[in-house]
Amino acid sequence: MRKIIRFAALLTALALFALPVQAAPEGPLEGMIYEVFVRAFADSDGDGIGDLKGLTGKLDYVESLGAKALWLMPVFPSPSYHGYDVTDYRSINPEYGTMEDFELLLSEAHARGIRVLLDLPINHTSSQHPWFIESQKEDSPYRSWYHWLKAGENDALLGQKVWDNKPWKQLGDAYYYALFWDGMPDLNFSSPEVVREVTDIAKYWLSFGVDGFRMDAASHIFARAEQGMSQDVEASAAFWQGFYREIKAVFPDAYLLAEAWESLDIRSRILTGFDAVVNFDVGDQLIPLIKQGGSGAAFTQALARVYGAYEQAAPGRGDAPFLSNHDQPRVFAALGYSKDRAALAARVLMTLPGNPVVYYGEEIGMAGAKPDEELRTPMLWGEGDSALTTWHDSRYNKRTQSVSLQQEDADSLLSVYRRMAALRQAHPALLRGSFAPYEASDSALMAWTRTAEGETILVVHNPTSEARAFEAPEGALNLSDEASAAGGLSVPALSSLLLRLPMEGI
Ligand SMILES: [Ca+2]
Repeated sequence: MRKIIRFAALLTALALFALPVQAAPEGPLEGMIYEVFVRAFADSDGDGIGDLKGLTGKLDYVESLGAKALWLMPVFPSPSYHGYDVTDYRSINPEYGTMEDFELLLSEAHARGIRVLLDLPINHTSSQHPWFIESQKEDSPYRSWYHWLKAGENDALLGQKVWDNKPWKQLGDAYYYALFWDGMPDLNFSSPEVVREVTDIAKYWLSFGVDGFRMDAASHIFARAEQGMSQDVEASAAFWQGFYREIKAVFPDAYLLAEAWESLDIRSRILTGFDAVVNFDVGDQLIPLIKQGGSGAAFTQALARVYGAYEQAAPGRGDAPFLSNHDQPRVFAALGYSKDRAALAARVLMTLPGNPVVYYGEEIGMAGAKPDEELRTPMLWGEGDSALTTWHDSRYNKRTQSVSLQQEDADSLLSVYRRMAALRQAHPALLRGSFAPYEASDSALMAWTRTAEGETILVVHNPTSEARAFEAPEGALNLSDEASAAGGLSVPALSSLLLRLPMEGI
């Protein structure tokens, strides 16, 4: 009897171990991406540090936002709190949980139609990564995995500065290249072994059930370090094109998203190796426009230029607009703590082409300014919620309304985000439609159309603090409670109109 029980227990254990991760939704990713800092999001075991089980416990909330993907800031072992300096790319940070916890997160997310994207920072490793430690020996096979120069080999180069810093860091009688910080030495992508290893790491996680990656510092992969340059855009783009081909051949639905905090021409080149590049222009241009005023028509034209450049450089690829991310002052603070302004910014974001990225807490108006820790503070679930993390005490969120206070309030910022994400998902024109500027008689207004599958939606936003006249086309139907009366001749201050236009020829 005991033997049978033991055998049954063994079978159960084997079955659990072999339980496949529930499959992700099929086809290309279309919808909102929710960026989460796991350490700050939700705690499951009372140690105050956010973890994967805590996040899994909040997936109903993520689903209620209308998110179709999670972007997890790095979840790998790392000596830092933020995790962008990785010491092992094939396991989970023990503070965040285990591989089993990660498997459960994937399954539970997929069951809700939510994909999981991992932040994979491979431009550099931690200086404590075993590869780097090994590479410090001159005769090690890992020597070529990084950029090393010996003292006296090229003193002019060693003294050069990039961004007011010397990227060549001294260690003993040699120097290594670390663009961002001496704790993050850059990998050498001229080494075929490095290219192989990084590609294998991506395939390892995709095989595990992960749905794609956000790639950090994508334009810096090749730096022309020997010439003292921070990036070689053409060589970096060529690397990503090869990476993209190799990944898509096996995982055609994998979503590859690049960070390139760069000018439009550089971003357009990097896009050739990705599905989308996060669009820093949107927040950079929208925040001052809403806060200080300006031309909505100029904003619209600037967007059209971006989409035009992308379409020329990389036809068919997408965009990923956002308001602010983990490296920037939070948009609510940047907009002067105004709910009406933040709601307008959200409506603009949700009516643009591409997959909009929402940084956790943005939807409840969390605030924060540099240093970085203050941009990444605990998610405010509400008093007494055991998932609250305590990893960093926020200076800026003493009066921010929590999720529990906002979720029953139809006028809350959270409710605006939920309604706009749902509206976007319900209309192919908003979800995947083309973009064309629309000429409004008042150039203070932002106005554009989105068209797909026989539907055209005219989007009008008023970023100013007074009502503006707008002549709605005949037959236009008001789509949203967020908007003022349809057919109206005026758009109230900080308000939006979403109008479905009659089909041509009818
Ligand atoms: Ca924890």
